[in-house]
Amino acid sequence: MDCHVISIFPEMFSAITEHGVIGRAIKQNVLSLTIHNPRDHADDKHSKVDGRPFGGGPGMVMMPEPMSKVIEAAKTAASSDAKVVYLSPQGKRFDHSAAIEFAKRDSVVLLAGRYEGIDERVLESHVDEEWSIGDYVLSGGELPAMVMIDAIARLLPDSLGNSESAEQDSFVQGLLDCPHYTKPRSFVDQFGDEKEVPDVLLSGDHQAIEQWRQQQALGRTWLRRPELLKELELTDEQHRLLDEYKSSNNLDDTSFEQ
Ligand code: 9D3
Repeated sequence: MDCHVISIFPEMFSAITEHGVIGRAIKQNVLSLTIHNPRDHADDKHSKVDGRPFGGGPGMVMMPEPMSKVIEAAKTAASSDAKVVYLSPQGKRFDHSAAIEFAKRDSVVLLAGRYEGIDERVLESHVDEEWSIGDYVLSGGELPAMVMIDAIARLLPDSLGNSESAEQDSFVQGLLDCPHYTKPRSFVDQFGDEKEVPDVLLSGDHQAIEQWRQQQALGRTWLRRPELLKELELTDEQHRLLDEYKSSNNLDDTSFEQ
């Protein structure tokens, strides 16, 4: 995937290019990431890209000339059919199914705004789609762009050390994840309580382990995110596992009791 990001803070993106999944995807040539800086397209000696809002009010607005120039430069650098995607609080909510759809694209131009936003005329002329990462106020589109790139990169073929991980992920089934445990088998917590790993995980019975994990995923989704379950058509086996979970008193998960 050929990903082009437009941002006046290109240094921020070293946070993702130099570590983990995205760094690996770039090294493996599964992902290419190019940052385009609107300041390089400003026409004054101070590289000014913001102006005071017409009509008054607080804050600044990103100016049309450098923004339209940098968008055209990014589109030329990307393949011609790349969509221009504006990150904004007014956009459609980005979720796992959106990440799957983005991962199928050959190229994309992500437009990260700062200040109060970008002059509306540029958005009307250049932007194909508008996406948000959630209902909270951030100070710019850079973190949302990085969030989206991370979610997309881990779905690209071979970008994971282990290609099975993406398929086993929480949300792939539409469910929350099951609990995980590692050494030691018995762990003394800060209250002096001995906490054991569930017996089934030590049983060596792979079918029983898979069933337990499935049941935990279903039960936790029912307790914590019941609206996700409404989106799913559960199998008879999943119904049985969830009913069994509901009828077994889960005394240590009462904070999520409904
Ligand atoms: C305080 C400014 N707000 C006035 C009501 C408007 C506003 C402008 C710019 C709010 C946020 C931003 C910067 N945010 C983004 O560019 C952004 C974002 C977000 O803030 N939340 C969730 N997803 C996204 S995608 C881009």
